Amino acid sequence: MAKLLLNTLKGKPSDRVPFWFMRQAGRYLPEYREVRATAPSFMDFCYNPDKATEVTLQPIRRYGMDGAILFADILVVPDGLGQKVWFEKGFGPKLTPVNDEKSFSRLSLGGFHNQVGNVYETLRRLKVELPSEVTLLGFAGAPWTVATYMIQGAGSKDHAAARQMGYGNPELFGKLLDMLVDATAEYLIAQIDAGADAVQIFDSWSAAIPEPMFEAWVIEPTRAIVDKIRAKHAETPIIGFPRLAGAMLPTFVDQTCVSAVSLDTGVPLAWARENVQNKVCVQGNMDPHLVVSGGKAMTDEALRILETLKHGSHIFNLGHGFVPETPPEHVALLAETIKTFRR
Ligand code: 1CP
Repeated sequence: MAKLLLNTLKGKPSDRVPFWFMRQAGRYLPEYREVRATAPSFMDFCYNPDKATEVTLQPIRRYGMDGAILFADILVVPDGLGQKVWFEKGFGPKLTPVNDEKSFSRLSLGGFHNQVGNVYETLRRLKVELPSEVTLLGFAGAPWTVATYMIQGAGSKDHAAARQMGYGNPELFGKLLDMLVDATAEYLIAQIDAGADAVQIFDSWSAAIPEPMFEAWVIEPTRAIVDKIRAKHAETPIIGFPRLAGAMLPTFVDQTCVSAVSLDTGVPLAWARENVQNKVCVQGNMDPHLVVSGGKAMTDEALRILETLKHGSHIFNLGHGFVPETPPEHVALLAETIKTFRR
């Protein structure tokens, strides 16, 4: 059977709008929590092909999304480069910070594929196990977003450590971004070799960056990754997600040459239609918190999004990932609403 999501990414029109949801595998699903409880740590979970394959398939079985996103995390890349990464319960990710020449010199691409190889194995299994009409999505974090964790040594609100290194030590910061470009491109190419039909690059923290830095820290590294992927896999669609990039979105699309762009919840849709969807396929952009409350407010909003974007290329998604308190039955109603809509 034809893959509706992949066809949409390649520009083919359709009556039904394909959909998937960011964080569709996750703590809101009881069957996910069950598997999660059997893994000794979150990183072990990401590197366990049995468990990662299972939780990738869980939401597809329940809701029949058109896309399945590989279960892993953006912090697999620093781990593959030799940085220590772990998740603390109730806190989130922790890393030994890379904040000077000495800590940077410990990173290397040498052992990368060996360290992250089980992720490719997960994709090979998914390729076999997924229904043929479901598009398999690989992903990675964008260099800027991954660097915010690597430099800070944790998640952070304003990404102070990364910004301050970018301004104060541009040489070291540039070397780190260059290494992330190389690692991320190799990682995504290997994901495509292993069976990913398309890939998404998450730049979750690309908000409120001054224009020249947005070009240097967000656009240029993403463009370099796109070029490297296209040199090997010219036909594989690449979805960009410069979250909260606001008025920089059209520039991002023009200069990175991504095949599609994911819109965060705050992007006005009439503006997106005129300035972004006229260039590429758009994905988005329902508020994940509206799926927590559910009901008619949720289905009305889904229909508004579908109606507003129906004359161009659109993949229904959230503006950011599901939150753990999302009731699974609200997701079922949302999926039904999208599946029964016709342009
Ligand atoms: O308790 C748990 O099970 C951990 C929660 C969790 C999950 C389900 C984390 C920790 N990562 C993931 C999986 C994950 N992460 C996926 C695959 C599943 C899917 O989408 O269905 C993907 C694509 C990601 C990507 C990811 N990880 C991003 C980019 C997307 C986004 O949400 O903006 C980011 C920023 C991360 C870092 C991360 N991983 C986990 C946490 C708690 C965090 C965020 C920490 C912070 O707020 O800074």
